[in-house]
Amino acid sequence: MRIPQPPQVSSPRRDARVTARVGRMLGISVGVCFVTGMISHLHQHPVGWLPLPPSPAWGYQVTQGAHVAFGIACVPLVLVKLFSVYPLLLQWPPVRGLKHGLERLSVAVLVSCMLFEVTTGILNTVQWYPWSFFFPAAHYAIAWALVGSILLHLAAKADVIASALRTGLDDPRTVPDDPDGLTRRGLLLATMASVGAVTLVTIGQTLPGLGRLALLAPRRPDIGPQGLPVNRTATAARVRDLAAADSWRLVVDGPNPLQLSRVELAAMEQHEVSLPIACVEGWSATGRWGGVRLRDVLELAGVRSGSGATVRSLEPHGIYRSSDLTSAQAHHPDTLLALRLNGSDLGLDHGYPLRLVAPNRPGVLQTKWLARIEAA
Ligand SMILES: Nc1nc2c(c(=O)[nH]1)N[C@H]1C(S)=C(S)[C@@H](COP(=O)(O)O)O[C@H]1N2
Ligand SMILES: [Mo]
Repeated sequence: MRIPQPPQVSSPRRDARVTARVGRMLGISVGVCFVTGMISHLHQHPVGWLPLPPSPAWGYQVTQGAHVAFGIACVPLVLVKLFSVYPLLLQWPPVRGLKHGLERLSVAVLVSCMLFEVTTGILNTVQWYPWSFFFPAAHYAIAWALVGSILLHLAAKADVIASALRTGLDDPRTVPDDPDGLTRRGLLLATMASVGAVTLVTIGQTLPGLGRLALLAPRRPDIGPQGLPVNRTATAARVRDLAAADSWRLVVDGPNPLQLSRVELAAMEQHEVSLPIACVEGWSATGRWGGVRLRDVLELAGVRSGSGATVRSLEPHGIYRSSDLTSAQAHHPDTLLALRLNGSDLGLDHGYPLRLVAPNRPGVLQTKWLARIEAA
């Protein structure tokens, strides 16, 4: 039997100094993704001891915009990092003793988790789910495994990393650069240029000023009915008839239960706020919303002021047909039950007859086509 030979490691570009420098950029990107991902998780699965405040209003737009932007930046970084080390990954024999075996195992976990997170994350931004698991739960669980394996890897390689980062890229005491090809510095610059390029053609999905450059972004914030993208249409959510029915009333549970028509809601004190819809998929777009304050409706129903609320949609199925608000969110003056968007009546796809819009909140929780409000 032919024994596999380790591939050539001899390219001067496949060098620990390159690996460590790309690894540092990748580590920072994964760190930003992890922290912003945990914030997103906390918004969607709140815990009592760490309530997320309703301000600043643009909070989620920034953290989730950064989450997706840094996730996209990981693509060129992972490719270059794998390029710089892949001969080591194919080393033979794969395991030389317990310590070496454990170290290799942690790298295998790291690489597979990294590829899983980047792939599922990017497919989520284009709403393509070629798998049967629930994306948010899987993406969240693997994030912990990824961070754990990165910490192990950093501990195992601390010496190598420190000395690689200390040594200059063209230190004369080391392997000289390839005289005919890309230098190590050139490779690093090309890597950073790729990161810049993928960022530039996608970041416009959340930075409207760069919208025209957002060639690879699935959404442009300024394109859609009433100047705002639609995530799920009324037809897709199967609420068209229910939402358009004249018999529609908002039901409010409380000590003084209410049923309010659109005319009655429009007769209450109206407020206007500029707030973004900031989708977990990384796009965000700001609209001017007009309507009544949720807290005014709760007060009318006799709900006590310390109470939170649950809003429920007309939508018969679908995991985003209801959402919860903490007391601080429900009573924030900018938390509206919106009847209007950008100067006209709310369109059917944006949540007619009534939708929730609240500050610092993921798009998935800005429930459309409201039917009912319960104090919680
Ligand atoms: N009832 C209901 N509300 C919903 C959704 C939904 O599927 N059903 N999708 C949410 C998601 S994921 C987003 S990003 C926003 C998008 O709002 P828009 O379509 O008005 O831009 O609506 C949210 N409200
Ligand atoms: Mo969303």
